[in-house]
Amino acid sequence: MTAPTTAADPIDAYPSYLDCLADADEYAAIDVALGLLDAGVPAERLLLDLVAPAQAEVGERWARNEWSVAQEHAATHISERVVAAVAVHANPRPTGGRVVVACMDGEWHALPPRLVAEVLRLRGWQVTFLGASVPAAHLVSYLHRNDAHAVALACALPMRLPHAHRMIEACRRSDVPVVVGGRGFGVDGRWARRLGAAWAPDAPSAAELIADERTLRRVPPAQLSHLADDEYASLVRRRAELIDSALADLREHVPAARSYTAAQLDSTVSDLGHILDFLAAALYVDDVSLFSEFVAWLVGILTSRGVPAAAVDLSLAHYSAALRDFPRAVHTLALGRAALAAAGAPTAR
Ligand code: B12
Repeated sequence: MTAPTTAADPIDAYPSYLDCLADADEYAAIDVALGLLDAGVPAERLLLDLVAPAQAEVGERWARNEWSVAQEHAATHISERVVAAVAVHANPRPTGGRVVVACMDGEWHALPPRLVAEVLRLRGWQVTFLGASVPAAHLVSYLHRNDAHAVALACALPMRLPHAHRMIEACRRSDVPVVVGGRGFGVDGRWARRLGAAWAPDAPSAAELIADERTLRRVPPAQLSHLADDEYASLVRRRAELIDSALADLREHVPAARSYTAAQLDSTVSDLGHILDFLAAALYVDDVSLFSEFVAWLVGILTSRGVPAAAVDLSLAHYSAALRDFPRAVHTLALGRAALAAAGAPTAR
C-alpha cells in the first residue's frame, strides 16, 4: 500500500499520487484525490494540476522504457477512476447548452479529452462525451439528431491530422462550431491553424472559447493549397507497397532482420507504417518540423529499448529513393535524416 498523504495542495500531493500510480494502488490514489477535494481544492485544479501532469509523466516513463505498457495501462486506468470519482463528487448540474466532446477517428487517447469534458461540465455545460475513435459519419449523424452548441475534437497524434481535417469539415457542414485540442495539433496549435480550426491549448481556454461563439466561428480558412501537388494522396495510395519494399530493403542490408520473430516483424512493419503516416501528415500540413520532431522522438524510443537507430536511417533513405519524384517528400525525408544525425544516430549509407 502507498503511504497516505495529508497534502492540501495538488502540487504537494503530486509525488505521493505518482507513487500510487507506480504501485497501481487505485484505492490510495482515490483517497489522495478525495482528500484534496475535502480540503477545499477545486475539482478543476485537481484534474489539471494532479491527474494531467501525472499522466504526462506516465508517458515519459514509458518512453524511457522504465515502465512497461502494462504499467502504463494500469496507471491510466487509475487516472480514469480518479477522474470518475472527482466527477461524482462534484456532480454539477448543467446550466448551458450541449457540448459534444470526441476523439478523432483512429485516436485512442480518450483521457485528455475526458479531462476537458469534466472541466466543461464543472463550468456548467451539458457535456456528451463520445470517447475514443469516433468515425466521422457517426459523429455527424449524432450532431444531426442532437442539438449541439459546439463540438470539441481531440487529437493526440499528429499523424492523425488528415483525418482530423475531414472530421472538422464534416462538423462544419452540420453548422456546429468546432474547437480542437490535444498535442497532435502541435504545442502552439500551429497545425490547427493550418487546418482552419479554432484551437485551445488546455481545458480552461477551451471553456472560454466555447462560451464565445462569435470567436469560435470566426476562424481564418484552411491553408492547404499545397495539396494540389498530389504528393499526399499519392503517398497514401502507395502506403502498403512502400512498407513492403522498405522491409525487403531492411532484410537485405540488416542481416539480423532476416531472423526476426513474428513479434519483431510486426513491430517493424508498424514502425515503417508510422514513419509513412507521419511523413504523410507533414505533407498534408506542409510542415517539415512535424516529421523531424517525430524522427527525434522515434530515436529516443528505439535507443531506450536497445534497438539500433541506424535502421531508421536506412528506411528514410529507402523512402527517399522510392519517392524521388515527390520534391516535398524528399525534402522532408532529408531533414528527417538530419534530425536523426543530430540526435546522434549513426547513418546507414
Ligand atoms: C495513456 C496514453 C495512451 C493510452 C490512452 C488511453 C486513454 N484512455 O487515454 C493508449 C495505451 C491507448 C495509448 C496508445 C498509444 N500511444 Co499513447 N500516451 C498515453 C499518455 C501516457 C498519456 C495521455 C494523457 O492522458 N495525457 C495527459 C493529458 C492531460 O495531457 P495533454 O494531452 O497534454 O492534454 C492537455 C492539452 O493537450 C489539452 N487537450 C488535450 N486533448 C484536448 C482536446 C480538446 C478538444 C481540447 C480543447 C484540449 C485538449 O488539454 C489537456 C489538459 O489541459 C501519453 C503521454 C502524454 N504526455 O500525454 C502517451 C502518448 C501521447 N502516446 C504516444 C504513443 C506513441 C502512442 C501509440 C502510438 C503507442 C503504440 N506504439 O501503440 C498508441 C497510439 C494509439 C492511437 N492510435 O491513438 C506518444 C505520442 C508521441 C508522438 N510522437 O506523437 C505519447 C506522447 C507518449 C510518449 N511520451 O512518447 N497511449
